[in-house]
Amino acid sequence: MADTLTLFSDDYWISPYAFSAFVALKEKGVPFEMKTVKLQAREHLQAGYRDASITARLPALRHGVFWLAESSAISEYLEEAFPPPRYRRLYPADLEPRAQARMIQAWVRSDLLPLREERSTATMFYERAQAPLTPAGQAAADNLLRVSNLLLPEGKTQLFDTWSIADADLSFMLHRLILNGHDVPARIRAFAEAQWQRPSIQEWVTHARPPYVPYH
Ligand SMILES: N[C@@H](CCC(=O)N[C@@H](CS)C(=O)NCC(=O)O)C(=O)O
Repeated sequence: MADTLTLFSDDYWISPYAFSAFVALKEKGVPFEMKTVKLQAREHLQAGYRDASITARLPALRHGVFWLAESSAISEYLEEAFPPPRYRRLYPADLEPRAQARMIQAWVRSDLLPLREERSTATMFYERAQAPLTPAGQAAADNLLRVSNLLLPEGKTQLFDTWSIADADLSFMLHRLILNGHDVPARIRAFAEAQWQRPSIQEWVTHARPPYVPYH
């Protein structure tokens, strides 16, 4: 079927999950349309999007008549729907690094909550954070750096032999610290900043954004 792809994303372009799905689509090189949904206006809870997306969260991917939410499910789906070698791979080919890439994706989505709150993505793309990290935020930042140090191969700016979507996700998390002026060891900073320059990532980072009105 001539299935078109549509990614439903937040209108401020600050969702780390929409970021990941966007980068995955760009890396696959498949044409897709972006549709933004205003969280602040609770558009995601209106019956049309809510029921089509199933979870009523962002991002969601529409492929033809098929809908899928949850960003890591989206990148895994894209890998299978547009498989390598015809399309660029999003996950390492070998079992163990592929499992670790999935581990990193799950971890950055489920852990580090104080850091995600105190260095929200709005502080990456709009106003920088003003308050210092709380002890809980600092502990999360320390843990992020400890895990990054363990995972990153010496002298490399990539987690595995081939680029993976986990590189983008981990770099995004580290940029909560980097963009807010926190000390990040040179080796880890070099990784995060090299990833940040990737064209698929820069397309997201430099995309036009409307003025930010705080919500939650
Ligand atoms: N685990 C989900 C998280 C998605 C998520 O939390 N999305 C936020 C926007 S960044 C959202 O939809 N918030 C509105 C809500 O939960 O009602 C994923 O990876 O896609």
